Amino acid sequence: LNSSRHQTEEYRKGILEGDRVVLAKAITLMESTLLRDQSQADELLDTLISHSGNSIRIGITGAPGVGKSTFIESFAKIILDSGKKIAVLTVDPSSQLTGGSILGDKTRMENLSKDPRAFIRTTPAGIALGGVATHTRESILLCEAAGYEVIVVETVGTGQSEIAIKNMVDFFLLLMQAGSGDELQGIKKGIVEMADTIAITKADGNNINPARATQADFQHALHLLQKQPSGWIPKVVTCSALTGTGLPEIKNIIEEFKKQLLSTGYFETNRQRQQTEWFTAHFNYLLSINPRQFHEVTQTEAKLKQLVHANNLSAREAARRLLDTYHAAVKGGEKFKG
Ligand SMILES: Nc1nc2c(ncn2[C@@H]2O[C@H](COP(=O)(O)OP(=O)(O)O)[C@@H](O)[C@H]2O)c(=O)[nH]1
Ligand SMILES: [Mg+2]
Repeated sequence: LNSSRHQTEEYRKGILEGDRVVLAKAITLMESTLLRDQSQADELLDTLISHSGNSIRIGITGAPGVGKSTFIESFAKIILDSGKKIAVLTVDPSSQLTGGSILGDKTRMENLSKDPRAFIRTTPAGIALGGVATHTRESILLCEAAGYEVIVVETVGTGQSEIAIKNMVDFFLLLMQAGSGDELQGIKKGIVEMADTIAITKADGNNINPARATQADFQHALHLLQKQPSGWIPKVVTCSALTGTGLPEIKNIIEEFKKQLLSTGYFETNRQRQQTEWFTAHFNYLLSINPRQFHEVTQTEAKLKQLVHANNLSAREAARRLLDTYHAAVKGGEKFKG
């Protein structure tokens, strides 16, 4: 236990010093399925919570191939030029299956990953215990504690992870490209309604006019939608990650968004709501861990059954002992069977 305390303190120190290697290791700790690691993760997060929050959290979604990674790399340059540190967390529901998209992202963000003021992390969603993007919240807090002032969470717009991401960011950006017409390029309609801004990207070369036409379509569509609970009126813009056109405007929109929501108090309210939702979700997750996933529990259960069967132990006492075994397994760090 003492060495684990010591290790937690090392993590804490490294993160607060902005050490990217320690930060990456701490995120790996969060993702560990060992319960021992999970209690250490709990401890670490708890010591860092007071150092988190000083950032703008931006969710970026859009269909595969729409240009999210390219956009983020160009956008990150603007952020870095403005003197801020940026962390990019990619949630990739497909990466475990194909392995290809991680490679693609890495290649495209190669320049960015070399910059010491940037931190890039791809989480294959398949490894998460409690569903897509389970550990993204933890990663956001750790990055904030490490001094990253802009946090970008990239997710593929296939419908699995957007709602989860929307519930952990301040600002939600949807990327689309020209030629969508009425059908939404495989994007669920609800996602359009969640967007704080829609950017029609790849607005360069011959694509400028089609992009503007799509912009007008979306402006019209959004006009028909209800105002957001935040009071913010969603914007529709065009941009190009290749030429950089429109990117400073998007940065301005995000700043304006934050300013407006800070002034109404919605910014804080929203974050508080997200925190309590996380609390409830994690409690439900802990309750959902099947006790029989632990070897120790199933083994003890078999032994206790024999005692009960032979009338050597009361059924009530056996049940209580089995519960104790379960609690000990949770605390002691036994690995799940599965
Ligand atoms: N012309 C043009 N092509 C782009 C732009 N952004 C991305 N692309 C191209 O679109 C393809 C998919 O981009 P990528 O960033 O990997 O998309 P993601 O799957 O959404 O992350 C790549 O071949 C990019 O070079 C842009 O602004 N203009
Ligand atoms: Mg990508």
